[in-house]
Parts: sequence; structure tokens; C-alpha cells
Amino acid sequence: MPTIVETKQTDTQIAKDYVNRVYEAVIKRNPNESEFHQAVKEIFDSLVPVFEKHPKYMENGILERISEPERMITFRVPWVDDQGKVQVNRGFRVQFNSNIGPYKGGLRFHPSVNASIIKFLGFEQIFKNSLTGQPIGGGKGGSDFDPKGKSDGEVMRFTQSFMTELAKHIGPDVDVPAGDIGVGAREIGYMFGQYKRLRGGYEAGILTGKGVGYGGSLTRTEATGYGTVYFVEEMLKDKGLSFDGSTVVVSGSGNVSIYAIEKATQLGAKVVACSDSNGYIYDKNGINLETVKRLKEVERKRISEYVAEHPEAEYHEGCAGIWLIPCDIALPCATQNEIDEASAKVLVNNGVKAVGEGANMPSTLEAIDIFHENNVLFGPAKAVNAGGVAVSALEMAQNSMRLSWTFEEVDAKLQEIMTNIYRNSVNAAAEYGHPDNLVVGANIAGFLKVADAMMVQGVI
Ligand code: NDP
Ligand code: 2IT
Repeated sequence: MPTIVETKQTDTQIAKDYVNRVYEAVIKRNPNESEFHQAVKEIFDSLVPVFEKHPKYMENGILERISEPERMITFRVPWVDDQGKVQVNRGFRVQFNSNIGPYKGGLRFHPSVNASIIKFLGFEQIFKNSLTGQPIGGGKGGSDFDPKGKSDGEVMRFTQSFMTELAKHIGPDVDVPAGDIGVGAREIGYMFGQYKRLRGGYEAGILTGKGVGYGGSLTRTEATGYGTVYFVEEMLKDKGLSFDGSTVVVSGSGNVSIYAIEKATQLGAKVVACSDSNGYIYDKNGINLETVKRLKEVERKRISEYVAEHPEAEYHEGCAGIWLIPCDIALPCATQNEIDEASAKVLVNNGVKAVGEGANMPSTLEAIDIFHENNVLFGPAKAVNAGGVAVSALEMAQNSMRLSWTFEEVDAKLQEIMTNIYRNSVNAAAEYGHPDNLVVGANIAGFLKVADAMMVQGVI
């Protein structure tokens, strides 16, 4: 008779072997896609306790299925620049999982975009969207087009060409894109116009992040940044801490960063630094957000210009240096892998108490280990930044009902959603034997809902 302990070890080993086997198959099938491998590894490793407890998911091939996109579309995007020269970019849309709702996720326009980046983002989106409690599946898309330095006319011609192809694959009940890096109100407006023209009808729910004058939701612009701060405030509250009186560093100076800075400041924090891909500013008195908003949202200028108006502030070349600044709370809100092991160690040595990932996968796996080993409160991206897509789902709901809620109503719903995500992640972490590990908790809580839907919908 095996002892109980021996049986338990065997179950753990079976679960680990399963996860490792499927992970190896993912690597083999998707060579040279390091970002996708990283996102898969983080999630798969968290799920071992789930397979140990519920072998039915292994028997049903859930991991094999969930890690293979339902559909991946790539397409040519030709357009004509201001000099009359033909340019060609590549467009992508990954429709990763639709078991709990239509594919939902942003579009990224950045020269670094490739299949690996789109797949890591789409894979993460499955679990993030599940965590929101809203009926939305996982998708993501974008292009290697670089909006930087392009005229409005060039951006319009590119996005119209992009949408002309994408329109064949999306629909309000099929796949609903939104913004991400390089895609904001201007790009969504052009894409909405082109889709409407192609369809010959007004399908408001085809995109989210629309202007409030034509079907957009109040609070969507603020949602990711505000939601990030609401989530981190919950983490802090549990340990008797708060934003009030704290020193905060926020990387990036785009949509997520600006509204994270705004909400953290409203809650009594002093945000002393932010950045763009060229460098960072340090303003020991606290960043003047009105200047950053004007420079970035209106004038589309570099963050270095800030110091011309605020001579007391410093500008430093190189965006990674921002993590050298001592702070209580770090909110990486720019891009993937912006905090590596070395930066994580500096943050820890400087006494950071909490890290909340406003961007997608901003910390490397090694950096996350450093935070956990040093008892830093760590909020993972798919939980922390889920407020953006959650309000996108609320925008879809309002479009379906043909009505609009007030800013206060949407903000209250956002706060409730972020608190629920936090609680569900904490509870799942504890139930599956990793108390206080929100990476494990968020991954498990997000996974279970999708896996259960996959179980009852048959092998598809
Ligand atoms: P924006 O395009 O509005 O801003 C991006 C910011 O990050 C800019 O300051 C940009 O600097 C900087 N940045 C972008 N790429 C790099 C890079 N390779 N290296 C250094 N800095 C970089 O994008 P968002 O604010 O919308 O997105 C930021 C992050 O948040 C992304 O990871 C995105 O996936 C994630 N996210 C966004 C949501 C949303 O609702 N918008 C929802 C959930 C997550 P520069 O201008 O110089 O390029
Ligand atoms: O990464 C993300 O969650 C987003 N870019 C927002 C997606 C959305 O559909 O609002």
C-alpha cells in the first residue's frame, strides 16, 4: 500500500510531466518565439496544482488546445506615404480562444510587432479577460507599422488599408479589437470610419475605445491606468499600506501611464518619474501631469521636452535607468520585459514595497522571482491591467443596449471589477497552496473558468 505522501508526490509528478510535455511541444511548434514561450511558461508552471487536483483537465487535453490559437491571420497592408511612395507593412490578428465570449483584445502598432509578440499578448488576454468576469474571449492583433513621425494623412491611409483586410475577420459577436501601444483615439476613429464604410451600416460594437461622441464609453480612456492603481491599492490595503504619502515611479508616458499617474496622485502619492522609449524624467517635487498630457496626448512630442518647462526636473537618456530611482511603489506601464533581473534587484535594494504591472509582461521571469524572494507585493499584468479590457466589455454592453452610463457609474463598476479580480486571485492562490502568490492565483482563477467552458463545449 503506498502511503498518502507517496501518492501525493506521484500526482504532483504526473501534473509536472504533463505541463513539461505540452510546454516542449509548444516550443517545438513555435520556434524562435521567445515572448510567446515566456508567457506560456509562466502560466503553465502556475497550473501544476490544478492538474494535480483535477486530472480531468489533463485527460481533456485542455493545455494542448488552449495554447494553440483557434486562428491566426497575417496579411499585407500596402499604403502610399506623403512622398507618393508605396509602403508595405504586415498585419496580424490572433483569435486565440472563444469559449467564454467573442475574441477581444487590442491592436498594437509598433515596429517590433511580430508573430511572437502578438501570440504572447493573445495568450495572456485569454486569462485576463476571464478574470474580468465579463463574457469575452482572447484575441490580439497589430502591425509592424511605426506611427512615430508619420503625418495624420499617412496614419489614416495605413489604418484604412489595415481595416480593409481586418474587416473580413471581425464583427460585434465575432471579434472586437481595441487599442494598445501606438493605437489610441485617432487610430480607432479612422478604423471605425473605414469599417462603417465597408459594411454600409452602423455596428457600434465592432471596436472599443471609440470616442464618447460616437459610441465610446466614458472612463475607457482612464480605465487601464485607474484600474492598475485600484488593484495595487487593494494589495497595499491588505498589508496595512496605501498610496497616500508614498513615492511612486511609473514607466512610459502613454495611455496607461498617464492615468496611473493621475489616480495615484489623487490617492495622495507623489509620482516622481516617467519615461518614453528614449529616456526618463525625474521630478523630485512630483510630475506635472498636465504638461505630460499635453506633450504626449496632444503634441506627440518626446518626454525630454518636459524639462524645458520644468527646469527643476532632470532628463536622462535610456529608459531602463528609471528603475534606479528609489520608490515605494513601481508601476511598469510601458512594454514587455522592461524590468529584468538586475533592475529588480536595484528596486529591492532601494526598498520597493509593491510592484504593479500596468503593461503586459513588463517583468522577466527572473525579475518576478526576485520580487517574490524578497517579499515585495507583486501584482501580475493580467490581473493588474485588466481594467482596460473590462471597461471595453462595458462599452460593448452599452453599445448593445444603445445607451450610455455616466463616468461615475462606469468608474464604480471598474472599481468593483478590480476588487473582485484581486479577491479571486488571492483566494485561488490560497486554495491551491501558494498563499500571497498573485501570479499563481491570477493564472489559476483565469484558467478555471475557460477550462470549464472548454470541457462542456466538446473537443473543438
Ligand atoms: P501607448 O502607445 O499609449 O504608450 C506606450 C508607452 O510606452 C510610451 O511612452 C512608449 O514610448 C513606451 N514604449 C513603448 N514601447 C517601448 C519600448 N519598446 N521600449 C520602451 N518604451 C516603450 O501604449 P499604452 O499605454 O496603451 O500601453 C502600454 C502598455 O500597457 C503595453 O504593454 C500595453 O500592452 C499595455 N496595456 C494597454 C492597455 C490599454 O488599454 N491601452 C490595456 C492593458 C495593457 P514611445 O512613445 O517612445 O514609444
Ligand atoms: O492588453 C489589453 O488588455 C488591451 N490592450 C486592451 C484590450 C481591449 O480590448 O480593451
